[in-house]
Parts: sequence; C-alpha cells; structure tokens
Amino acid sequence: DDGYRLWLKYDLIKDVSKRETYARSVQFIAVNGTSQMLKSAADELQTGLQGLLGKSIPIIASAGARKGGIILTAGNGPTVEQQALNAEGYQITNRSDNIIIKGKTDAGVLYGAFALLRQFQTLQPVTALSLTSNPKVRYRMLNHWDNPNGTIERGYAGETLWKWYELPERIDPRYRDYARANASLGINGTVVNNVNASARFLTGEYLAKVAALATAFRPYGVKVYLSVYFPAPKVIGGLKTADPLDPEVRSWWANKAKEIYGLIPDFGGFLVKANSEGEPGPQDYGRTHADGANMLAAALAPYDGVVMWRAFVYKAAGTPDRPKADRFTAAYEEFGDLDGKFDKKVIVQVKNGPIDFQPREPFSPLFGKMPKTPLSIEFQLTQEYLGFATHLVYEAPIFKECLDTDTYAKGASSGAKSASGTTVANVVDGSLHGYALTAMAGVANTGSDRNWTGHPMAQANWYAFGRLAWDHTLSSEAIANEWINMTLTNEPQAVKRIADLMLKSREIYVNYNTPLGLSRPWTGVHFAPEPWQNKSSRPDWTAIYYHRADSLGLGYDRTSTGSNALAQYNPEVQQRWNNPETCPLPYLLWFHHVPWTKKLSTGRTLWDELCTRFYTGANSVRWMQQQWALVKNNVDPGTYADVAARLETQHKEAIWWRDAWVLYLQEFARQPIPAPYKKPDRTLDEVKALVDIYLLR
Ligand code: BDP
Repeated sequence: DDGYRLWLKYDLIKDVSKRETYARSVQFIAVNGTSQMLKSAADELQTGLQGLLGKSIPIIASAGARKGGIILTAGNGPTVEQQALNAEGYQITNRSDNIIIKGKTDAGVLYGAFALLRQFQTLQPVTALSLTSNPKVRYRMLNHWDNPNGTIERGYAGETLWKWYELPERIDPRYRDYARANASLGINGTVVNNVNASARFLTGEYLAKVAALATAFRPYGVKVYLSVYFPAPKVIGGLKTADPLDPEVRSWWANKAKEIYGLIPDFGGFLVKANSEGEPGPQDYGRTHADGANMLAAALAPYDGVVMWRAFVYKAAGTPDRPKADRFTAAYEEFGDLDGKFDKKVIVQVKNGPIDFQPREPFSPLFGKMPKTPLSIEFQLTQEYLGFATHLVYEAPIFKECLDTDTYAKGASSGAKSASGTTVANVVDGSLHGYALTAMAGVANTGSDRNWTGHPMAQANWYAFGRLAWDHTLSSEAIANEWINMTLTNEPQAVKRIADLMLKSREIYVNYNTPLGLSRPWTGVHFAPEPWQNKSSRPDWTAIYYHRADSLGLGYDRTSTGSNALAQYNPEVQQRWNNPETCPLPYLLWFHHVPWTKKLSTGRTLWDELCTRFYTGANSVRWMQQQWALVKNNVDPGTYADVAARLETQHKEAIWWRDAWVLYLQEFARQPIPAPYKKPDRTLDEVKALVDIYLLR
C-alpha cells in the first residue's frame, strides 16, 4: 500500500457476514438530480461500496417504490429535520427500508455521502441510522504555502501538487483525488499559493491556470482562493503606488476582482500576509491593516468572496529602541485598536498561539479581545516545529487544547470550562459574538510524495484538522479511531494500540523538545536543537530571547514584573497563569522566569523536573517503537516498515534534543543530572558540532 488512497481506501471488508448485512441495505443508489456534486456523491458511493462490499451497485435516477437502497436528495424541504440543517449540513436516516441522504444543498448531500461511507469503513451499523450534522464554521480551509517554482515553504512531503507549467491544459488526475479527500472531511476551500505571495498569480497567464484548478475542484465543493502580494498594482499593474486609499489602486483591485470572477465565478477570495516578516503592506503607506483589508473587501463587494487578513505580525522585539518589547504581545498591539473597523467581508486570521505554531502555546490573546471582528483560527498541519515528516506527532490534541480553552470573554460569570460558551472554539464558530463569517484554516502538510504527507501517520493530521473544522466538539480520540479504522486496520486491539501511540505522541514530543513551556529553540531551519543560538539580525530571531536561561533560572517573565504580556488576556485567564505557584506546568516557562532550585508541584526542583522530562520524553520514543512493533501483523507491511524506520530516526533525534538541552542548560543550572538518569555520553561541543552539520549550506 503506497498510501496514495489516504483514508478513502475502500478495501474489501473482511467479515463476510457483516458484508452481507451491509449489502442488503445498498442495492442501488438513486440520485434525485444531475448536478456535478450529486454525481460526485453517487460516484463515490458506488466506488466505495464496490471496494468495501465487492459488489457493483447501480446508480439510478429514481428509486420509485424500490427498497433497500440509498437515496440522495437535495433541497429545502419542509420537514423538521431539513429545517435543522444549515447550508452544508446533511441528514442520514434509514427509515422505510431506504438510506436517505438529505441536504439543503448538493454540497450537504456530498458530505452526507462521505459520512455514510465512513459508517461502513468504521464498521458501524447502517440500519437504524439517524444522523444530523452541520458544519460549525463556514469556511473550512487549507492554506498551501506553495511557490510558483514548485517548492513548498515548510513543506516536507515533496514539491507542490500544482503543476503550474502544465496548467491549464493538462489536468493532473491527482487534483481530483485532492478534492475528494478534502470533501470527505468537509473542507470547502483551498488557498493554493504561499502567503509570502508571488504577484505572478494575479496575472492573466496564471489566473487561467488557477481557473483550471478551480474547475477540477468544483465537483467536490472546494473553492479556490489566492494569497495576494499587496504591491501587485505596482509590480504587475504599472502603478506608482499600492496605497490602499489611492483611487487608482482601488480601481486596479476592483478590475482585478472582475477579471478573476470572469474566469472563476465561485472564486473564494484573498488571503493576505502584510507588513509581516518583510512582506509589504498598507503600513508602508502610513495606512492600517484595516485600510488594506477593507480596500480588498471593496473590490470583492459585488461577489461572494471574502478577505482573510492575517494577524501574524511582529515588529522586531528586544531591539535597543524597544528593549522590553515582547513578540508575544505584537499582534494584539497592532490589531486591538482595529476591532470593529473591518469591512463585513473581512475575517482576521489568527494563528492559534501568540508566537508561531510551537509544540505547545497558550492561545493567542486576540481570541479573548476582538468581539467585533470575525476571527479565523490558523493551525499548522505541516510539521515545521514538530520534527518535519520524520517525527510522529498526532496534532489533534494541539488543536483541541487551544479550541477548548476558555477565553473568559464574558468574564468569570460564564462559569465552568465546558459549559462556558466562551472558549476559543466558541469565538471562532461565531456562537459567542454572532459573527456571520466563520473560518478555520490549516497550513497544509501535503506535497507530491506518493502518500501525500511524507510521514504516513501525518495523514491523520490533515484528517483531524478537517474533522475539527467541521465539528470542533469531536474528541482527539474519536478522530484517531476513525482514521485508524479507515486507513490502517480494523482489528480492535491494534486500533487501540495505535490510538494510544497517537494520543500520547504530542506530549512525548513536547517532553524532549520544549517541556514546561519552553519555546522556539531553533534558528531558521526549525529542525535541529539550537538552544544556544544567540546571533541574528533581530533578537527575537534567536533562541536565547525565548528561553532566557541565566544563572538564576529559566523562562520568560511575562507578568507585570516582565513584559506584562499576560495583561492582554481577560482577568480570569491572567489569574490562572499569573502566579508561578499555581500556573499549570505546561505553561510555566511561557510566563515565568523560574529559579533552578524552585520546587514544583511534582515535588522536584525545576532543574530535576526538566531533566526528568527530557529523559522520559526520549525514552518514550522507544515505547512508541515497541507499541508499533506490536501491530506489525495488523497493518500493511510497507506502511509498517516506513513508520518503523521513521520512529528509529525519531528516537535518535529525541536523544539529540535531550542531550542538547540538558548539556546546554547545565552550564547555567550548574547541577548534576539527577538519578536515575545517566549523563549524556557526549559533550555539548560534540552536540553543537552535530547540529552544525545540518546548518551547512
Ligand atoms: C513561520 C514560518 C514562515 C512563514 C510564517 C508565516 O517559519 O516560513 O512564512 O510562519 O506564517 O512559521 O507567515
């Protein structure tokens, strides 16, 4: 198995009696309608059931009085159930001997078809079905950081999927499979190019290529969006300025939108990275983010499209002119005052944490403080900070941890965690502030590798993101179980073992990589450990800026005695994290500079606790290997060997991480490695020399 089919494998169900029971319920597929999307739904059911049941099932136009089949039907009917659906929701019932998939729209039916297939794939009953499901956010997006030359920024699974030099004439069959995979999760939009955008994508030449992709994705309900290069009016439009308030610039964008919609009538909209990491933007003309975003929104006014304006901005921090400035606070400093100033077609897209997709981050303070601005959450599926395509890290727990955290946007009265209604998820899904536009974005981990994601297990991260974008109340465990059943094995004991491995993997990674709230021990490569890294054009691009190790202790004081970043959170959140005695250990060093000898709630000193985590983290990778070995006979041999080999590398690298950190921090802490752990058998210089190899050009 080369992994190409992802979770849409449709291999024959082994249990014969199960197969026969299923087969009785699906003797035909009746489609009320002829649209492209209904055809996609029927075709998928036919192909899927053919594989799963080994039986070819006819697609017919109308069921008439026939029983024992599947009926697909879209429309805004009068029934209570139909009224309970939103535009893309679906309902699956099995009454009067037919399985009926209903949606208000064809898209709803398509999602229902995939949901029904999932029932079969996970060996659930299909007889007494009564499922109603609505997506909780409206724009469920992948963001591809793909460049016109074929490379992918932070991509670890090959080159871009989009063959720009072959488009628009040649349509790679893979485009359809990409769209199918997304539709199976309910992902309905894709930004095809890097946020560090090339102006090329807005030229007529490239728009024709983008339009061809849109055509390939359309039967699966996936709309195309573009990242835009803010100075495009200058670069390709020949204007002297890109000032968002300049009338000529505004009309250039209006004309550009018109041209795009002429080619792609259902174009999704624009994603923008501006005045961030050297990318130009409205501030270059003395204008605000809102001025820039609203100008683009005005250009899109006649159409359905939206503007997703990123809040990933941070002026240099820790520089002589801003010695106390903290990168953590930068986004809110630039966006806080703009709350309520954005056009109704603008969504501000915020990374889950305040810094940058670290293995663990507190939620971004913006989520608690922008009640008048629709906020989208951006997660990173590609493992930029999670060991690339080598380390096994199941990311659903990262997404859930953030989504389920209470922002206390309505104060303490909102009550206990689960029922508060003020979690990050409640902000993002619009239920808290009543936003009309709601969105979630995942930075894609796909590439041209045959198995799409490099690491076979990283497919689960694409899967988990899509499922959570549809319904953020699903648990990490439920999602893992679905994915394993659909992708690896149905054998219950093996499913359990693999799920256990996946669910623990993130914490294991954090333990050897950035325990107790450490962050960003990297330079530009974001791969090998470099906690010692102290030289850069900007202080906030060094590692020492983040961990702040000194002879007294470790961690970044973000309380009122330090950068006071905590003040950007609501008071109840501040209270939770403000006191080093009570701050949960996973966040401790995010907010406090803690003495090496300080006793923590575990009964160990900071130093001993750190060592314990680094060592148990690295040892746990051995446990992952053993766990994986136990499922050898239950998974495909090729996949087994691939994952086993990657785990071996992961183990080796986890030990580098452990050694790098303990040897480096020991120079500050000046304490022995606590028993029972043994001192690394190499020196700090030896570890540094090893890392240097990875930094050679
Ligand atoms: C950082 C990446 C960088 C991206 C940037 C972004 O290192 O390559 O361009 O985020 O999100 O994580 O814009």
